[in-house]
Amino acid sequence: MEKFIAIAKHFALDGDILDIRPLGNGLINDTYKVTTSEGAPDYVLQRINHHIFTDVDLLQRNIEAVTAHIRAKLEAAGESDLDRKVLHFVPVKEGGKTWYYDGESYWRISVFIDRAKTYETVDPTYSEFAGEAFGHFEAMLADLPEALGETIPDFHNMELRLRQLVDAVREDKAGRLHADAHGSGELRAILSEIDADGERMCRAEQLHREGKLPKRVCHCDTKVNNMLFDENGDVLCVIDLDTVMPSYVFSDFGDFLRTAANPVAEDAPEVEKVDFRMDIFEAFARGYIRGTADFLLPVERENLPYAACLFPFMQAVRFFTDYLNGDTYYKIRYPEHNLVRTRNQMQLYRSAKAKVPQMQRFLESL
Ligand code: GN1
Ligand code: MG
Repeated sequence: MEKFIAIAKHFALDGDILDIRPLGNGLINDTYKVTTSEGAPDYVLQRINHHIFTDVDLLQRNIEAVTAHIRAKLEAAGESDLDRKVLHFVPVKEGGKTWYYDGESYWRISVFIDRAKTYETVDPTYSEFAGEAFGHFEAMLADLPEALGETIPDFHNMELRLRQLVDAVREDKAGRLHADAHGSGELRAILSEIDADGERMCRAEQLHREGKLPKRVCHCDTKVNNMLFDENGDVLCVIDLDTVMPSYVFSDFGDFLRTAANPVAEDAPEVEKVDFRMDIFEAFARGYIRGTADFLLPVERENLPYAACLFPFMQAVRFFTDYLNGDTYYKIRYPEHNLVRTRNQMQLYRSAKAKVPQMQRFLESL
């Protein structure tokens, strides 16, 4: 704790620090809550994973541009409660940047949003609010004057994710494929299932190359637990802005449903409980179509069912790649964790794929 206090003291915080302890369950950064004395806000301290976000200055400049733009829009719209509707990053005392390097790690601090709740699952009502909120988030950023950099280049590029899997298979760094050849053959079976649908899942890149599909500023990590709700169940704001960058709208639509339409967590081992819930899809789509009415193109709208399949598929490929590489990217709690996640996401993909005609009919009915 002394170490964390010393780091926090480099930032221009109000109040005295009383306590610092771990917060949340992100898979990439380390997050802590900073409790301060009465009358001052609490804060969130994060160690930025700079192996993944290699350009921390670019990362924070993106986030500052996005939060300032949203804040100005909310202010112009006469919004009250601004401090709970958009994140606010605190500058360091010297130099004014919103990050601090201690010679080993990069750190940042934002104001803790009070009386807010996150959920790991949502019902259809909340799903519709979330759809509208993420659509609205994209709409607010549609006229962002400065161009954002890609904090992780080609982050949601399915072609790249498949190439990374091919490399992982070739290298078999952890020897897991080798062991599988003498074992159950499960890993081979997963690979051939991915191979069978891989090309079809790269439709976004194909459409983009043909000049039919634009990139827009998207959130790119719209997991259900990255949205804050207030005590009445109304959406406050979206958090975890590290991956806000130019992408296809499929990113935000697909990643939310990947987590929200699945009745169990992405790492639940009970594969038989995995399902793609149509009631959640319908509610989210209704909200999202409303929130994006001003800009969504027909090609984007028509491909929303594809997006709903793409994200479980891409996440399965990413978890599986990490499993073959020996678990170097995602935090794991036990050796087979990434394989369990892969099984879960593949099952979700199968379920979503079977429901594409239903999804299309629903969208046409709107
Ligand atoms: C990571 O850090 P977290 O848990 O918000 C990942 C997402 C994945 C997600 C899977 C930068 O997000 O892309 O969908 O894990 N973020 C990065 O749970 O890779
Ligand atoms: Mg997160």
